Amino acid sequence: MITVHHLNNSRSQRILWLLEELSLPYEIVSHTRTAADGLAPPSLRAVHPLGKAPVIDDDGLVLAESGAIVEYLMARYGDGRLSVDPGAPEHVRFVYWMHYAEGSAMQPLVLKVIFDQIESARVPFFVRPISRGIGRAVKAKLVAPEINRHLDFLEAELGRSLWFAGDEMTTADILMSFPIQAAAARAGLDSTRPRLLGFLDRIESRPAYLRAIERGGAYAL
Ligand SMILES: N[C@@H](CCC(=O)N[C@@H](CS)C(=O)NCC(=O)O)C(=O)O
Repeated sequence: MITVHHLNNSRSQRILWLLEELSLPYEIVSHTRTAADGLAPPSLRAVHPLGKAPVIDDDGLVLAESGAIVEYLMARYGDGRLSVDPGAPEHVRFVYWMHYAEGSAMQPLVLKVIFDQIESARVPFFVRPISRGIGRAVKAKLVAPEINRHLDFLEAELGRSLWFAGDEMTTADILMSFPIQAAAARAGLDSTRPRLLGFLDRIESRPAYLRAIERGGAYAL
């Protein structure tokens, strides 16, 4: 039996969604972000040394890292579904987006979260103008332009096909969902990029996506 160690409002939502798309049976062990800092609770570190979500346990095989989990589940249970055949022309795009989601898209979004925290950090009053200034300057000069470059790129790519790797939804789209949702929640993705908003509408209305929310609990970034 597959067990998903699920952290609320996190990347592990994608794994629940994938399992629902594949109609596989699974159990959820829920971990709740701490009130103090919003990080994962120590219970996740008992499952995997890094203490990050998602982690799965498939009959004793413990695996972390979203992309690795998706590839493992697809190789073992996918039966060719939600995938692109290695001989098909879109295969290279499929591989690219599978890696890009965590390898590139998430980086500037995580930096934004970090520098938002630096900007609003509770620090002694005489340090506050400095921490606020650093947070704002790094975001304006480095982080926001980088995020915008990624969003422009993604918006243009969705002009090539309905989904990231062609006209059928694949696991590349499942992995891409989190950075795009995070950009909509916290990094200014809005109606000026209608294809990305259309992508979110399409995934968020899928029955399997909605079942995953129902099982995993409320999901808000
Ligand atoms: N690249 C990793 C990132 C894992 C990660 O950072 N997960 C976040 C959840 S979205 C987490 O566990 N955050 C809580 C913490 O850092 O304490 C993956 O895709 O699995």
